[in-house]
Amino acid sequence: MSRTEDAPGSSELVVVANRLPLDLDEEGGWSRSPGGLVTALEPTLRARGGTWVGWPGVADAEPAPFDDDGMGIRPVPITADELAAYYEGFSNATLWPLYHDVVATPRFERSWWEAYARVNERFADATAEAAAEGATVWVQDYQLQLVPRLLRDRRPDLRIGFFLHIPFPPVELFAQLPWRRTAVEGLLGADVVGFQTVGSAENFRRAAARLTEAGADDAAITVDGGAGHVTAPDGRTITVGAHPISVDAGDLDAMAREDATTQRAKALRHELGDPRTVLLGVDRLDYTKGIDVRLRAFADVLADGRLDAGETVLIQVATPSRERVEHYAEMRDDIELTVGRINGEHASIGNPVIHYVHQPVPRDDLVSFYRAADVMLVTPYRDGMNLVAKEYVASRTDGDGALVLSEFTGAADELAPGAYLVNPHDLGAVGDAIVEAASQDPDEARRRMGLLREQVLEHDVERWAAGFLEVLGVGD
Ligand code: ADQ
Repeated sequence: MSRTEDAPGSSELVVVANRLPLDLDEEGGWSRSPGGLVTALEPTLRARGGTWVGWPGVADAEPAPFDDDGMGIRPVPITADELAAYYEGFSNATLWPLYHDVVATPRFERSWWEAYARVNERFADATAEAAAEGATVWVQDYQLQLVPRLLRDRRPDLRIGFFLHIPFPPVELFAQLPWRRTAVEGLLGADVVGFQTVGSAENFRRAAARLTEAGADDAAITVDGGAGHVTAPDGRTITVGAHPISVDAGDLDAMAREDATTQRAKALRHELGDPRTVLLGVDRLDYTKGIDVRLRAFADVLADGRLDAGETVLIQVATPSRERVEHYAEMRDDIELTVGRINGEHASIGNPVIHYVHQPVPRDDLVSFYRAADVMLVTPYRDGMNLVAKEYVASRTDGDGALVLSEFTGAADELAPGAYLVNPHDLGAVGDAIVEAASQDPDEARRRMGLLREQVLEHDVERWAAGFLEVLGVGD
């Protein structure tokens, strides 16, 4: 495409993500899908007359672009076949397990890769049309890893950033990917590539030096601005940094303080039979989240009498997720079997020890759950960040509660001082941490939660977005 034939679009700032911040329904109406990313980016986009490029959430739909209160919405259509190959296939059955330390075996299918490349081209085309001359573009996540390169080919005038929400694995694992070189070169099309942790950023810098013609420095990468640099064969310098994402901490704190939330939290504990200890897990139902680990560790401490089944209740909320991907259906069966077995062994009639909810929960209810829980269990085998850990902390307005946190989450890098850190592969250690957290004395609870809240309330999602955009050259 030549710049003289095609006039550039009008947006100075473009966010590109697999999903739009609005969901199309089957009748053609739109509803909001408010995640942390949307909350953090919408105000900035509106202030700059920016555009969001993404899939509207319904296969084969081709809605026209429109203006949503000062923010451009530019839908990218995806067919049902492409969704199966690009999204369920390459994104979620190849990259997702590969990037999460191969906790499930990734599948490598050429046809999925081809669909992934084709859909990435379509996102790059839509973005190239939306962006004004010299505009800034921020591409999100593993579904769109080729977009930075494809976009630079179309629009060398743009400033391009990319943020990976999931881990970037060690090159020894990443190298399994048959299309590894193109995948890394895709990201090297950006000016700034951001990761959740220092470890992921370092892994990427090494992969770039090892698998492509690029050169890499050995500057210290830090969460407070220390960046690494990769020099592409075309001479451009790519900044590689760690930008841990966070939650809308102030909003959660305010919601947690509302009377209605306090009342709901009390009512919930009452409905559970006013147990001494309420434990909570909240996850997308995903094999990386270690739901099985915490269930088994919980069963062990009930079995050996360290926690009393008559006084302890575990609520596990698991949002249905990616149900058409093979590993997910199997895992759901396993987890539901385990819940049934533990209740069969330890519950009495009318008093389950585990309450299992396989549904999305409205946000205000979720905050009441966080307020009601004495101990939050976050035990992934591997997780880019884990927002649930931070949401729990932001909701603990009483200043107590306890967080059992896997050391393999990005969140552990920031929350280690106040959390009960565990290795999720060490079932005994997870059991010990659950018992310790459930029986901590009030002073220790306050000390630890104080440290956690200081970190999370200060480092919220707005600060994350502003920090990344600043490196990209977008000031306030
Ligand atoms: P996810 O893997 O989806 O995100 P996470 O960070 O925990 O994981 O975010 C899940 C979100 O869904 C949270 O906001 C949580 O409140 C919400 N949620 C979970 N279960 C729910 C339920 N039953 N009902 C309603 N809401 C529910 C990916 C990466 C993470 C990274 C984020 C953001 O895998 O590591 O933290 O992106 O970058």
